[in-house]
Amino acid sequence: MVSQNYICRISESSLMPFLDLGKQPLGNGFVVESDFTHEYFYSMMVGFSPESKMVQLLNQPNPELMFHSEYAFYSSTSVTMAQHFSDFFSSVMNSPYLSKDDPFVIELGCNDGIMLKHFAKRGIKHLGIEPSINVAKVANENGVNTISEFFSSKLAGDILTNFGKADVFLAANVMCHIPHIKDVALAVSSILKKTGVLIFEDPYLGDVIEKTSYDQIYDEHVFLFSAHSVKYLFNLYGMDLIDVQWQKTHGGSMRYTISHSGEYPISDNVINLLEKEKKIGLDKSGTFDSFRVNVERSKFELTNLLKKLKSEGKRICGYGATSKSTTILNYCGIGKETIDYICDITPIKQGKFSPGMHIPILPHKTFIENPPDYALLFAWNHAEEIMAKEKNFTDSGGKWIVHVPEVKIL
Ligand code: DWN
Repeated sequence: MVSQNYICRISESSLMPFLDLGKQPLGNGFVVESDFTHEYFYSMMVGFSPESKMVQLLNQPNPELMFHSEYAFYSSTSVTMAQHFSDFFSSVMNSPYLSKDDPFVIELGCNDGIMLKHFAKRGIKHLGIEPSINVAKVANENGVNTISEFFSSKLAGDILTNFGKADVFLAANVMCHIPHIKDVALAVSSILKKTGVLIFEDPYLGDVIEKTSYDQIYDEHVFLFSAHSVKYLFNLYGMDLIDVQWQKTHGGSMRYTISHSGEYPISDNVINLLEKEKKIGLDKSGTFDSFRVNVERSKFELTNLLKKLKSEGKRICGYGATSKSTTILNYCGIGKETIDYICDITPIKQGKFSPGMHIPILPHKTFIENPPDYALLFAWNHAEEIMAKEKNFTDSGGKWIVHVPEVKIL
């Protein structure tokens, strides 16, 4: 690992690099053949700050390269996630945070409107902020009032002028994408009413470490949060972490509730999670060295298993052209000599090639009409939903390969 001095984006103190995942393309940078010669790559390394406890990428591509008019991920591709966001909506409606008179809800990174559409349907004043123009367009078509911009303290000023202060500021799988998160924290503190709250959720560092789900690390995920790092960040802006709730989405996520300091009591959930994080070492650099060893082992086991199956003449495909699969394929050096194709239900990904390794992305019907012997489940976080859908494949002898929490054939 290079000995350059990297600086924590939160505390501005030195970072300790602990993992080098090599040259990586954009996680959602699906390409056509004419792009092969000039594809974007960057060096994907991860570090830990002993000061802020934040795990973060050392380098991140420019946000405009990742979020644009052809962003490939649409949240509504999973029925389980649709249900999750309907439940999230209900929990906000039943919370003490929405004022009785004319409540105002903002969602940062509302994608295709999967959650905010429920507020819109009930006539609740709302605003979606979504920098990727194509998904923002779908949100607007879903009746969600959405602007397509990157959020900042400057934009917060314009929103304040035009809409006023918010009761609830939501973000799901978004905060961990934002390199200028300090400006966002400042902006959120300025836009929330005195009794207002920020509620956001993201893949949880504790689950990533426990399950060796290192594929949660890719260009878009500049941070992997814990209660320790989130508390540190928002304390800088006069805000408190008042509640945490674990979610089973994305292989284990954490929902954080933040308010202006002193407005609400700090729940036992927060105190208990901070204790637990100390016990499992999320505040210590040694933990991340052990994680690196586990990542290297996972790579070794996956590539060996695939090699063995190929030597037996088995046909293997990928299931779900996830952002996560970009990390796995490029770090493990798995290409089309091993995986015939990756099937995915997202039209914008189909007919293109996987970032970096250039495996064809084909529609789901290919999986039905031309099933492989083994399917490597890149969308392992949707295993329940996918297994139920693909019962015929399993019943007719098709096998699944997963790499989280360990490499195995199901
Ligand atoms: O944070 C992020 C998360 C929330 O979503 C983003 N940075 C980008 C994206 O990450 P991902 O691509 O790893 O997310 P998913 O939800 O694991 O992607 C699932 C993929 O699999 C989608 O392309 C849709 C596809 N899929 C499918 O082909 N058949 C999904 C299901 C459920 C299916 O049945």
